[in-house]
Amino acid sequence: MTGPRTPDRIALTGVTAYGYHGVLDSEKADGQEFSVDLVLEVDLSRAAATDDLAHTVNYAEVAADVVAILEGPSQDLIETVAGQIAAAVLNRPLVEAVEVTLHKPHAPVGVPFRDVTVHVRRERDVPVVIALGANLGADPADTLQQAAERLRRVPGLSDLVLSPLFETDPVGGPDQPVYTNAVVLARTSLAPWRLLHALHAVEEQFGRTRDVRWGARTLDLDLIQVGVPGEASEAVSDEPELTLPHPRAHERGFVLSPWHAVDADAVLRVGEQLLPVAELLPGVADQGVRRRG
Ligand code: PH2
Ligand code: MG
Ligand code: MG
Repeated sequence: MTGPRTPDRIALTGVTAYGYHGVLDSEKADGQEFSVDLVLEVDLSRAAATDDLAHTVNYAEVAADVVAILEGPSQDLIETVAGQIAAAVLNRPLVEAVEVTLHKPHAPVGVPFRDVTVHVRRERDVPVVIALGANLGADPADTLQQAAERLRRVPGLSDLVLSPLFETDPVGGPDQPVYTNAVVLARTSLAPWRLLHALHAVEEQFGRTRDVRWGARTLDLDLIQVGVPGEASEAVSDEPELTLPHPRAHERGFVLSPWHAVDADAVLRVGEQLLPVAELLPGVADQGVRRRG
């Protein structure tokens, strides 16, 4: 549902730099050579189709990240350095998982040896906010509950929490029935594009067709926010098909009210500002948003 079983990968091997990591004073004083092999799990299908560097991970930038950490502040353990490299690589927007092998071939081992390595694998794990809406079909509230169950089964989505349901007056579009809206909070290992495709697949399972913009729909799943606003994990994108954070979330009561109901401390980026959702609520108080039951 969310892509190939064997993920696409980019491998980069033998990135080498001089560093000062080690427990011994002599290692911190004299330094030695370190080298790194990386395997990045990245969905490469879009870049392969578009031939656009913006749709993949620039391995030259990744290599520069690695060298900066190898040459950076001295750590006692290569485990620490490998973990720092994994974290830096995972913060690149499209990387879903990374394997880091860190070599220290001149380590003071005391006997003849060829190489010593540590190997770590880390997966992306970032919070995500998804808005749900429905205003067609026999029972939109039931649709939202079932959609949340489907989302629970999407590989790469975990720790799902469904907000209370709200009945909301339609915003924009043609004359149409009232909506039922909710928000799902979750964590994800998926890059935003793959998450968006997974959401579209669930919409289609509920018979969603995409015709009238802002018109009535059996199920609408919108990506509102990915990552922690203001932190390295935050996804910010102005691509028309995937704008993050969602460009209208801050002015929509049908998003903000359920979100606040499930997370009173929620924060949303609005342009350059990071604003508590609680502070945005008064601005949408007149939009006809009623908590159900
Ligand atoms: N979704 C729209 C347009 N207008 N109005 C409400 N109340 N709830 C929605 O989910 C909604 C809307 C486009 O997705
Ligand atoms: Mg929508
Ligand atoms: Mg939508």
